[in-house]
Amino acid sequence: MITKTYSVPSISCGHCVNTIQMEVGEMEGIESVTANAETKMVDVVFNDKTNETAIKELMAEINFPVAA
Ligand SMILES: [Cu+2]
Repeated sequence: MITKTYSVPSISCGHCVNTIQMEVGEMEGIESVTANAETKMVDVVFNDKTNETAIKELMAEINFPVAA
């Protein structure tokens, strides 16, 4: 398993947190997703059924792009 922490500046409230956790949490290969509205960071734990590129693509699709 791999753990990554991403900076997502567009997180502004609890709804954003819920959206990210729900949408990313539904991806194959995702073990857990924890978003934080105060730090605007997202911790993702995933296995080899997905990868960082796929996770970042989904985040961009749902309007929460990962900061470069
Ligand atoms: Cu929000």
